[in-house]
Amino acid sequence: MSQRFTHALVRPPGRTFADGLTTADLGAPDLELALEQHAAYCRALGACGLEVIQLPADDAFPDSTFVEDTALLVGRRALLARPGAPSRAGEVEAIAPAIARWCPAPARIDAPGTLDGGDVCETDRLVLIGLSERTNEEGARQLARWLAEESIPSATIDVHDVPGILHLKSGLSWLGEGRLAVIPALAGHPALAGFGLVTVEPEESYAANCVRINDRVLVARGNPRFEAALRERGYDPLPVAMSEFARMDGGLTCLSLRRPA
Ligand code: CIR
Repeated sequence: MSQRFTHALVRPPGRTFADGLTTADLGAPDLELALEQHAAYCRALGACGLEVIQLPADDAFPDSTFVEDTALLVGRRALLARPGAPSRAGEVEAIAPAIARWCPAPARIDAPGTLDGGDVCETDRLVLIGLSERTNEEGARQLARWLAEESIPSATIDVHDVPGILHLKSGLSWLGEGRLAVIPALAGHPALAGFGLVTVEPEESYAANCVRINDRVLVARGNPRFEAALRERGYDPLPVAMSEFARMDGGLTCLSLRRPA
């Protein structure tokens, strides 16, 4: 499990983007600005050294720009997820051909399991799996079994009662060098014992969703204290504007599926 990646799959938001699921009280997204922010996100991935593969926008699925939720790429293996929101179920078949270029026979989460990729956080020692409104116990069990086939340990973190987060990775992200960025509400969880924690300030909680890619860390623009905390620890943060995706409960990790080196 590394933080080195070679490729990223992305899908720009479609014309139906504003019809997607959201709990945020931030108003409707502006599609033109969302497309600009998506293009800037892709440039940032390129600046991290990734080859960016753009899939066509898919108006049939308003949330389809959040590709991370549909699949997992771990080493040379792939797992097709089974999103917990019924409106997102069809996104998995839509991403499958793109995954097949790297892994022709991916595993799958089967019913009654549900799993969103946003609930899966790889680290250097284990995979953290969120139990959420989207990922159920059965989905987490199937994922843990799949990881165990490669001797990769995992632990679950129940986020149902953690206010303000949709997925585990809305509240925690892997930074590399043994560290996680984390919101205060998750910092005391026993599964995080032994990690270095960079706790985000409550008013910068959105920053907990960040992405370590090769030598950089993508961070949501507008979180200066978190950026400073990263710099102090020797990281090289790359801020990316995310306002229009935040309106739809999305963060930096969900906009791409990253292929490990
Ligand atoms: C949803 O509710 O499914 C989308 N509007 C947002 C998904 C964000 N995905 C992620 O954090 N991995």
